[in-house]
Amino acid sequence: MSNAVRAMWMRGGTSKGGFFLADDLPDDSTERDAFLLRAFGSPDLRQIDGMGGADPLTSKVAVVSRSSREGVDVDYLFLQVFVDEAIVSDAQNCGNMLAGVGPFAIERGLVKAQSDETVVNIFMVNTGKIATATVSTPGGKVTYEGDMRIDGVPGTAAAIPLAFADIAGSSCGALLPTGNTVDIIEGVATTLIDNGMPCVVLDAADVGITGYEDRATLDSDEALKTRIEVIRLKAGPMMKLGDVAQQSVPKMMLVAAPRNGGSISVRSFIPHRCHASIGVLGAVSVATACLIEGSPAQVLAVIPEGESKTLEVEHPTGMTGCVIEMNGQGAIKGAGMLRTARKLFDGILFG
Ligand code: NQM
Repeated sequence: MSNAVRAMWMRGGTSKGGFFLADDLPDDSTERDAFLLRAFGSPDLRQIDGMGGADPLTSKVAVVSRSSREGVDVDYLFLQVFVDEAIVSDAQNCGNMLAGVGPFAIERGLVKAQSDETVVNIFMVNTGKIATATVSTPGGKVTYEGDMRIDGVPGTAAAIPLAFADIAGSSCGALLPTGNTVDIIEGVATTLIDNGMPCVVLDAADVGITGYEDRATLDSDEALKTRIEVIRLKAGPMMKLGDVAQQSVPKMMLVAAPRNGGSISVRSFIPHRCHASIGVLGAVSVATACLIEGSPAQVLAVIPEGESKTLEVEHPTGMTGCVIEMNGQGAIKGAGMLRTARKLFDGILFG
């Protein structure tokens, strides 16, 4: 079994983790996962014997390879390495780690950099959908430096615009997998939605919180976590995800009216800890729920005019702007978001 593997550590958006060429990891997924668990130090709440940051947001993996698909540059497989359980899951995608895939593909020579900007077309293996990332490459080299600020990350970096077309139903087969805009689960009105990430959207007040609490307060609220987990376990099969007890989807999105000039306020559980900010595709899915008549999110949201709408999603550490493109009939055509990334380390990882 391979014990020493080439890896690059990167921050992608508000997440952080290991980026690997598929060829550098064991082919066999059981061997690969065993290596990743050892390398990240899981299962252990502190991940003290590995590279994981003791948080689901810093215990992530991107596996990248040259694509054989037409019009696509690279394939990106996302893996969540659980912190406190011996689980490596490919059941979800990650739009934050996606921000690092374009730069990584260029750095590793899978994509040739153009002058000024390089467009990288990425097949997202977890969901079978395509994203386009635009990477800043002045003089044909990736630069991470720039003046884009994203909430949840200190300082500034080069902007990496991400664009998504046709991501509805990426994991559940349909934007609204139950065919309903609202389903009542355990007496709570929910919208079960997948516009890139399976999410259960509900009014925070319906589970007894304001929706403006900070992450630490929510993470220590055991009664709340138990209550939303009961809802999540019922929502999973309804969303065609099967038994989700050991899965990191669906995410739980507890919404409240915006109070900082945005469109909606969200506290997301991913699914057992509160997110420090919000996931990319999670934000896209909640923003989409804001546009669905009768959804608990729509009732609370402030929606901008126009076919191309930027919905600012308020979260525990600021706001995330999410662009939703609609056609004249009110159907969703695509979505986009600005992210940044930074190369932190390149070397050999020992498992
Ligand atoms: O929703 C965390 C993150 C994510 C996922 C999670 C993400 C997305 O912030 O696209 O980025 O929901 O587990 O990295």
